[in-house]
Amino acid sequence: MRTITVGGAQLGPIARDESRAAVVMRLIVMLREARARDCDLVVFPELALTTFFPRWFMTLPAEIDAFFESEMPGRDTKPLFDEARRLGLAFCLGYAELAEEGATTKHYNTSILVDAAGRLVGKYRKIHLPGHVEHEPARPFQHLEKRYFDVGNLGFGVWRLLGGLVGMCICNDRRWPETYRVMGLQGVEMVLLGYNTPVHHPPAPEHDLLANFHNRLAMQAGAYQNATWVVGVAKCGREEGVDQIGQSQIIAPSGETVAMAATLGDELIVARCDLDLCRSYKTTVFDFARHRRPEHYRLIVDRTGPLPPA
Ligand code: CDV
Repeated sequence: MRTITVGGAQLGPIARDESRAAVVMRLIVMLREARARDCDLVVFPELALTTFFPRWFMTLPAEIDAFFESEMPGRDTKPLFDEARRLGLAFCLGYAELAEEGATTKHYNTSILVDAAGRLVGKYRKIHLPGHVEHEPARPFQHLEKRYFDVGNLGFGVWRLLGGLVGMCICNDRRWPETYRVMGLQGVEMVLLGYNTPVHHPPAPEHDLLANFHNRLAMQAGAYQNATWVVGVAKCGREEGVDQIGQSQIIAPSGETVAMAATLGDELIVARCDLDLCRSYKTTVFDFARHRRPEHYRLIVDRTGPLPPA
């Protein structure tokens, strides 16, 4: 049996003035608990090193760039890498990445996959950036991901880790079926993702009561329809006055949730994931080679033609 014991390291709020060193210490505490609970792999949330800074409108480059990492590991994050290696744990970490690309500096919302020897195995840069570019004073808080981040340029990759095929996506990506499908077409067996999801959605407050339901719905459907484990990990609780959902969860290829966080604070959820359970779906209902018919999807769209007049 091929198994990965995975820990979802949910984080409670991170204050704007909390230092990187203090946050990294919180992550290290969770690594140690993960070791004690026999984990092989630990998944941290989106932007796990800082508060969720896109909630503020900023114009000064230095103020914005202070939330970004120009090297990984850097001075403050090296202790995390060292401790993970000492404990023999692989991990997935979300952070804001400053990248020099030729003559330009790019800003990405990034996740990395690091193996138990401390080697960088994979990198993903968030593709579906929600929110807006300009200051919208009518909102109780901003969501300026489109202002602060460039669209990810690495696609949805899949990497070999711990005997399985592991992929990554970040927060809003989890709501889009193509995110999982692109990885599903590469045979993914475990999708790792972190999120920062405010309970209140200013453009459509009527969705607020459904925030937890939509979180579960998107990830459970993605898991089942692509025969993969999904590990979704929140940064949650009331952060700088904004409530964010929790319910970090580990979902089986059946679509069933097998572990879920019960708090809105730092909490490790653990599941022993049988990767061969993916095969039970990949070789039957979701045997893509036998049953998918992408060549017909376009014909059907063409035949449907334009929408009838209203
Ligand atoms: N960090 C995010 O991507 N958050 C979005 C919110 C803005 C809806 C999400 O999809 O959870």
